[in-house]
Amino acid sequence: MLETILKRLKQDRHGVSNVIVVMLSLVLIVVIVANVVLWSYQMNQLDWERISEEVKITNVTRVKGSSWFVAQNEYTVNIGSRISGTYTETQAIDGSFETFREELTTFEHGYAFKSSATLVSTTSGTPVDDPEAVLSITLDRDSHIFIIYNAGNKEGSVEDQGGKGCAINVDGDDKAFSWQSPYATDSADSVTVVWATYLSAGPHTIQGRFFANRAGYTVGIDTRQITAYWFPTVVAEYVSSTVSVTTISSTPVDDNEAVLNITLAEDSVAFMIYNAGNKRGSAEPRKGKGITLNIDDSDIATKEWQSGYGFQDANSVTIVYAALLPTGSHTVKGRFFSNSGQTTTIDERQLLVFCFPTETVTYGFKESTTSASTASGNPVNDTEAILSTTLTTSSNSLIIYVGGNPDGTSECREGKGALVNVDGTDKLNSSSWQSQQAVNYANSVASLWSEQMAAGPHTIQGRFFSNKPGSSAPTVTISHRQLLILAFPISTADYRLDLNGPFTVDFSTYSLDYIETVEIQLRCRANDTLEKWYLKAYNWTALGYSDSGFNNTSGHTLTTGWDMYAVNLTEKWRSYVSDSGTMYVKLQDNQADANQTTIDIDFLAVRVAVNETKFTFQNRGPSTSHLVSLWVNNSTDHQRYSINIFINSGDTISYTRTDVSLPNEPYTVKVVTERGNRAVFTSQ
Ligand SMILES: [Ca+2]
Ligand SMILES: [Ca+2]
Ligand SMILES: [Ca+2]
Repeated sequence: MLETILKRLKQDRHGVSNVIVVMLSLVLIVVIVANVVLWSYQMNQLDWERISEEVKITNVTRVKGSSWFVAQNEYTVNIGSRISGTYTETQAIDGSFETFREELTTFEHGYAFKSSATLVSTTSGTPVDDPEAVLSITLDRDSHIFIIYNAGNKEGSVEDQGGKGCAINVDGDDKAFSWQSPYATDSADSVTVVWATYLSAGPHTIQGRFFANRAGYTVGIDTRQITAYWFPTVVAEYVSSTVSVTTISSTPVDDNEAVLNITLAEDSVAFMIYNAGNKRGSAEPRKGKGITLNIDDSDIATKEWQSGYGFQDANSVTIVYAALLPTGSHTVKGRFFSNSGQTTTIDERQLLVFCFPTETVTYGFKESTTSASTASGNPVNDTEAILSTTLTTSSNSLIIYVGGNPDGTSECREGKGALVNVDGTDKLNSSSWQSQQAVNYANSVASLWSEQMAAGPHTIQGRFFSNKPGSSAPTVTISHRQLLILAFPISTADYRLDLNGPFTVDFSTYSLDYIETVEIQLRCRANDTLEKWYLKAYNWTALGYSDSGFNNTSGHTLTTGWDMYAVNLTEKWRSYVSDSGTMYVKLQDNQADANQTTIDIDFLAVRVAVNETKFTFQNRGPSTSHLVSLWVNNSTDHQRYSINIFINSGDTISYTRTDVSLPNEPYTVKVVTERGNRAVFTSQ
């Protein structure tokens, strides 16, 4: 029985424990399976993300520059003209273009000159025509003009002791006067008169006129020169005044009526004449007067002097000068003085200053205070009055020679004559003569010449002679003299083009350290291939256009097909771009030439040149990728760079680095993601 009970109990226990075991096992299995499933799920997610990540490097390139910055305004054409098109057509390389053409830049000037040795005389006390001194001119444009009339009689010719006056007449009006008197009746007596004004375009008649200082007494002209030079574009200042001034000073004092202020925008050759005198009857000592010029408060080195027939007789004197005057403001004054300390008078004077940009004129000037004397009646060299000049092109040339002696130097009563010699030939029609009150009194002579001179070397000489050779005291002296030549090129073939425009360079997105330079690129063609063309830029430091420091300063010969011409500004670019990014680019021709060139500009632009590397990354995976490092490797070089870039699923991004330079090919670029994936790009 007990056995049976125990058996049952045993059987029952077995049954219960089996149930418990099964149940516990089930719980365990559930727990384990759940954990395994969860773990497995978690592991699969990371794996899946890592495994499914797909980053590609689709491209690696070296980037040379920014986008192009093109003209936003019409170009300024400084020389030349715009023919067709607008600046917008220079913004893209597309075959649509803007056209410009060279223009003629010959320095505009005109001149007329007449000389004659035909004797004329008058007894008129008012001006009459010197029929040998008529210039009929036509001005193409309104112009500044100066006129010089120099007329005289030689020793022994007809001349009243009261002397003569001369006038310049323009279009029927007597404009300027000057007067002179000789040593004695029929002694040498020449008068210089000048005038400057602004004349309108069209025909004009210019005449030299003369008259007797004592009406009814005969005065004569053996030889005269009259010239006019006109210029539409020069800076010119001039004054003619009939306000009388006097002085007893023996040293120069200002003629307050002869003061000119000149402002020059560029360095210029300044040509000056001061002509001042008194008419018969005004206070004038027998020993006469002297004059000089004063420039910016300094008297020039030389003076000129004159004495007339006697006390209160007509007496005028002329002085000329030429010099380089720099850009800026200048003051030129006529100054005068008495040769004896007695009152001397100026009743009328003309002072003119004509300024020529230095490239527009060839000039020579000589002044000297070394004395030269001669007793010869034939012209001898004033050895201090010689100029050698070389003209690059044939030129209209004005030559003036003035030589004189002060009171107290050897000078025969009959005085001296002077003329101009050009290349060994005495220009007899340039002759002029002057005599003075008494032996060794002051006496100056002015000689004028003008002609077309050929290209090449030339020698200009001032020569002088005694009016009374063979007399007991024939010697004459030149103590001070001025000799000048102004030569204005004659050319019909000076075609030039010069244009510029502003460009705004946006360099703000670049670290200045990594900007290598700025480039200018031009796509252009020309209708001839005869000259070079230059790109320049405004240098903000030097305050002018320049190509100094450019990689190429030798220009480019355009062809008749489309040419690409580029320059870069090397590391000097910073001088050519303002802080705000403004840059002025200039295109200009090489030189004045005979062929009028037309150019078409398809494209003109600037850009910032950098040396940076551009990577293109693509995320083809289903989730965002984080790129953390970049490798650039070749056979000799391995460079790692930290990066921190997130790319959304499906995105492609460009990433540029100025500090990453690509090694020689072949190279490999590798990028590593935070998940440990990598992408590789192989060059070639
Ligand atoms: Ca040219
Ligand atoms: Ca040309
Ligand atoms: Ca274009």
